[in-house]
Amino acid sequence: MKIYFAGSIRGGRDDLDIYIKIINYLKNFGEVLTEHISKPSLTSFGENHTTDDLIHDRDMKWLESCDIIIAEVTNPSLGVGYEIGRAVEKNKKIICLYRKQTDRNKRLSAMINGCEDVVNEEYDNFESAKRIIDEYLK
Ligand code: 6IA
Repeated sequence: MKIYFAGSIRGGRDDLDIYIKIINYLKNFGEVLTEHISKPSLTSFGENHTTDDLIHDRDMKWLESCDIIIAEVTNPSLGVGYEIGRAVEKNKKIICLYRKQTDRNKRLSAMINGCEDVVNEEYDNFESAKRIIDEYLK
């Protein structure tokens, strides 16, 4: 199974630790096409040896070829939102994982939460994220 993991890069890297754990867990179920998202060296300042055009076109090819998208959507990211929208157009299976927030002002975008073509799941911690992943990937 080809898995496309989406997580914030220029939107901010505060959730990198949970991305690393999720990506490592996803590897039990198949090939994670976007493993680089878990690289600490990939900062919000950038990767110098490539261009945005190449990044976009490569990611769109991976999105096209994947069987499922797992998006960690707690940290808002334009790129992740764009990927989800493009994946909906391509009739892909999309699971969004959103970590419950104590700050009531921080809520998942209605454009994701209200999209009936996306499975939206809230989780508390990595253990509960694993249970959700098991439910959809096993
Ligand atoms: O807007 P964001 O940067 O937060 O968007 C993050 C999403 O877009 C991720 O799910 C990735 O799939 C994709 N993406 C954005 N930038 C890259 C990238 N390198 N390499 C691969 N996928 C990317 C660019 C690094 C950048 C800081 C120059």
